[in-house]
Parts: sequence; C-alpha cells; structure tokens
Amino acid sequence: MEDNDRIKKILIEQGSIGRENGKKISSYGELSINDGVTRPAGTDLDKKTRDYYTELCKKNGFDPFVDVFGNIFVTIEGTDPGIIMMGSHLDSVVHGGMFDGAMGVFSSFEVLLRLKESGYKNRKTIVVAAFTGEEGSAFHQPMLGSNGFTGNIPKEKLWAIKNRDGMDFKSAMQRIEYLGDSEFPGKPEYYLEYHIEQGPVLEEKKKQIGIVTSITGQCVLSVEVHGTQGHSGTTPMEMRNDALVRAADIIAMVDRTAREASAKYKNHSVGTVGELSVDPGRFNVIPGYVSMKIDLRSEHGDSLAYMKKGVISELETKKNGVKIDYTIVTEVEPSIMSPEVMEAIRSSVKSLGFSYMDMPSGAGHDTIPISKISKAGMIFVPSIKGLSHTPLEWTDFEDVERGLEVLEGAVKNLDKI
Ligand code: HGY
Ligand code: MN
Ligand code: MN
Repeated sequence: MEDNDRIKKILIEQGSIGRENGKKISSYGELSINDGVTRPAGTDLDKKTRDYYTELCKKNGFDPFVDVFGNIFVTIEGTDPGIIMMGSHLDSVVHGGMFDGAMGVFSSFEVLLRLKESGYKNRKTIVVAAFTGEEGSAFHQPMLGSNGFTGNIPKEKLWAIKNRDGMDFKSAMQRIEYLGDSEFPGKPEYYLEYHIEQGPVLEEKKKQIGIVTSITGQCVLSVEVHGTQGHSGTTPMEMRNDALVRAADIIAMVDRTAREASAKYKNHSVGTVGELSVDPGRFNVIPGYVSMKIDLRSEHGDSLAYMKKGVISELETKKNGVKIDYTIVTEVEPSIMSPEVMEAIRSSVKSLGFSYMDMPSGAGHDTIPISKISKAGMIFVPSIKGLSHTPLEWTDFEDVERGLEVLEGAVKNLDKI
C-alpha cells in the first residue's frame, strides 16, 4: 500500500487553518492540548478552509458548485443515471482536531482525483460534497447543510437560524461569500461518508477499518433556568432562587439517567451537558440565569426515550423557586446503514486485505439526514486513544490511506450495480 504523500500534505496544510498558533502538525507527538482547531461555520476561518478546498478543486480542473446552503459540490459526470456521493464537513468544534470531517472531504476529493488520473470510466455520476455546519458550533443546530440539502429543514427556516452572535445563517454565509443561488441538481442514490471513528473501539480491537451499521439516535435540548439574581453575602440561604444550584441538579440527573439507561438496556447510552453559561457569572452574585444544552444519545430508540422521559420529568419538577424553559433542538432516531452499501464497503476491504469489524457510530454525522433520502454507509478508521473533539485528535496517515483505498473500492463497487 503506497503512502500517498499528496493527501498527507493536504491534511497537514489544512490542519493549520484555525489552529491557535497556525502550526502545521505532521505527527501525533507534535500535538498540544493547548493548541486546537476552531473553524465554526460562517466564520472567517471557515471561509479560509473553504477557500483552501475550492482552490485545490480548481487547481485540479474541477469547478466547485455552491448551493443555497453553502454546501460545496464537485462532480465527475457519468454516462448512466444515478449519483454516488461521498461527503463530510469542513467545519470543526471549538478547540478541536484537524481530522473530524476534513479528513473525509479531502480524502473523498483525493479519490475523485485518483479515479480521474487512472482514466477510470465511471458509469454513474460521482460527486464529493462538503456540507456546511455539521458541528453546530456556530449555529444552534447541527448538520445544517445536510439538513438543508435533504429538505429536512426548509430553506427559509434554515436561513433564519441564528448563530451565537445573533446573525442569521443566510447573512453569515453571504458574508463569507459561500451562499449559492440554487440547489444542487439531483439527489444521491448512494452516499458514503469516510470519517475518523472518534472513539476507542478500533484501536482496542486492533482493527484497521470500521464498517458502520447504525448511527446513534440523539435528542438535544436547550434549557433556560430563570432564578433570582442577588447578593451572595446578604441573601439568606432560605430566601434564594439560585439558578446554578438548580442547573447542577439537572446536570447530575442527566449523568445518572444515562448510566441507568446503559445498565438497563446494556448498550451505549450517553448524556452530556457540555455547553453552559451563567449570568452574570461573578463570585459575589447569586446566579439569576443559566442556559445550557443537554445532549442525549443512544444506539437504540427505547433507551433514548427512557433518558428523554427522565430528563424532561426533572425539567418539569418545580424546585428552588426557579422557572425552567426548554426546547428540543434536534431529535433523531438511530439511522440504519444500507446493507447494499455496507456490502460494497466490505468487499472493498476484503479485496484490500485489511482487518475490519462492523460497529455502530456514537458520533452524529451528515450521513444521518442523508440516509433518509439515499442508501448510505460509513467507513471508519482508528482514532488514537479514541480521542476526538480535542486538539489531541489524531489518525495515523497510514490509516488515512487505508480508509481512502477502501472508499475508492466501495465507490467502484457501487458504480457496478
Ligand atoms: O456531535 C457529534 O457527534 C458530531 O461530531 N458532530
Ligand atoms: Mn464529524
Ligand atoms: Mn464532530
């Protein structure tokens, strides 16, 4: 297996965009927890990454198409009907790594280049998509571009979604000059997403490739706790309506319910409160207001429902004299991958002789909405120590190359159908 320098060079270059110190990192040992990648959708750093990608496409003879959601598409037209699409996202979480999403987009483009350079005669049209705002790190909604592309969120509603600075999606994408004036013509018959595992399983099981069976179900709730702001010195304990104390109850309850669900259903159920803001957030003021997001996930619908029920009953319990408002930001059942696409991936892995295993995905992906309109599958490669959504996220370039070759083989297998 040749270690293709081109994709390695590109991943190292793009990995410096949005990194605090702008360093080009070429090995795991060079990573620092204090030096992550931050490229939220619609920001200047998102633009810089998009510009880097579109320049790469143009330099190689492609003409990128940008749709009304800022999704970027490059295409090799086929002679027969049907679209095979490969895709992922270029945006990142705040203070994250350089592989989540980006590895999939740049590797999918590398596959397109290899098909073109080898003179491969594709029957179906083959497309690479870079979807906008998968992470939800700028806007209060994840998987923006793929939800727009599939019609899961109507255009006008999606365009009006605001980011954390209060700017709506349409204005933010116009500002970075990535808002097209039409939708991409056509929907994929087959969709493949190549992605890092973001968990410890492949490394633990010593497997080179993961063939995804399903993607976790998810329920994200946005919660506001309204208490009474006051003086931390003069206000007696029995007179307080402390918003942060009530929020602490809820956080502990989310953790407890997820552990209960994992034990009760013997599966991978998780609950997290990773985003919280306290107002006014000073040591000598009783917190009057807390806003936070609750992220519940499970590979099975019944355990997700168990957690959601428990959390909502806690949110609706009157305590501490505070008022709680909540909305459900996203709610999606587990997404089952297409057996036909899984088979195309499996036969590609076998012909390459790599070790592999079938596995669920605990992370969400653009494949979730896309799998509702097409036959979809995902290819995973190992994450060192299972780390992701952290500056220490890393995948060896030999693994990147292996997954890329599996992707190319799977595309060719689907093209034969
Ligand atoms: O949150 C997720 O699982 C994905 O990385 N956006
Ligand atoms: Mn991702
Ligand atoms: Mn992610």
